[in-house]
Amino acid sequence: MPAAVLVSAALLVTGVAQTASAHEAPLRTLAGRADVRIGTAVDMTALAEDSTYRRTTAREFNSVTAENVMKWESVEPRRGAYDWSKADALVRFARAHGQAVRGHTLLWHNQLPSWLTTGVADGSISAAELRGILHDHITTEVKHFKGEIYQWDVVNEVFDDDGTLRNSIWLQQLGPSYIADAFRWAHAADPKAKLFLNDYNVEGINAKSTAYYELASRLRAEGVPVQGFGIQGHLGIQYGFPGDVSDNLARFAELGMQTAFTEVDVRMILPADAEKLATQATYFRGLLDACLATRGCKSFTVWGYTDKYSWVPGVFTGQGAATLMDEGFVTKPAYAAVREGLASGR
Ligand code: 9MR
Repeated sequence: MPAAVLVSAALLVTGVAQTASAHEAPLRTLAGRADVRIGTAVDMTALAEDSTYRRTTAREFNSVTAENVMKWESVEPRRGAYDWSKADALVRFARAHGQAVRGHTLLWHNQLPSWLTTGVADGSISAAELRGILHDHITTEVKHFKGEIYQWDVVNEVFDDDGTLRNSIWLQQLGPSYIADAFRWAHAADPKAKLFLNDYNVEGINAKSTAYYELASRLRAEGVPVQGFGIQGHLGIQYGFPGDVSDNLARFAELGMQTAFTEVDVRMILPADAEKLATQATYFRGLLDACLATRGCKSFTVWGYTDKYSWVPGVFTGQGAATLMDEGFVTKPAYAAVREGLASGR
């Protein structure tokens, strides 16, 4: 990072610390003391159009993840024609504000470009060709961001909840070896980035998280460069708080792996009320505390921090209020809970 960027980032942080009273220190200041990065997914349209969003993203977080713009359909909408413009804009924003960048995601079954899914479906892309396409995609994207990304979600959501491999085009066309290949190719392209598996419904110990544990053990024994387990953390208060979260993280730490919460949000059935928001706060705090209790859990990322731009209501009808701030950027009890958790440190 150029010295000028470091200096301006340092000024920004100290400037905030000087003008804010102790209890108003932003999350990122407290996170620094707790030796964890506090991150958010970033909506690039909101970042371009909404100055409050821009200011708050810079003030509160020291890690950012592209909510959509590093996904395959976004970076290679036409075969061979890469478009890095939005992803590069996020990396520039991050540099300007002294933020680290999580890469999301290299291989998924969703948000694939239509040239790829149609080509596989109509047989014009063979399995051998698909493997080459995947190799080129991972190599090109990881090289493009080489040195800028501290953690990459290399494979995303490859297991079903019952712990069997998801029946995606990757499994169908390439067989289970695509997972090891993806990690080897990503590592060759940027040996310093930490490479993660990433999924939802793996907060506690269950069939799915155990499948990841066994996969990670096996891959690491074979020398495959898998260094992290990302737990998305999409919860809903109507389902209860998952058990054994710390024990789950601890078993990955015992393998010598990093862990991370990568997409935390806690939805509820609307309308929100004081009781639901108080419960929500304990859920955020429960995940954060598990991270802080675990060696190697170095980042805690929320999947958006304001209800104004949350993906939740669009997907779960009648649910929402899943983030740390409401639609007017007013903090909720969950924000205070995360602050207090970070302030208490490890
Ligand atoms: O938040 C993302 C939303 O804007 C997209 O429309 C959606 C498409 O599937 O993906 C959302 O992000 C997902 C993430 O990439 C992977 N884990 C689940 C997230 C929520 O669906």
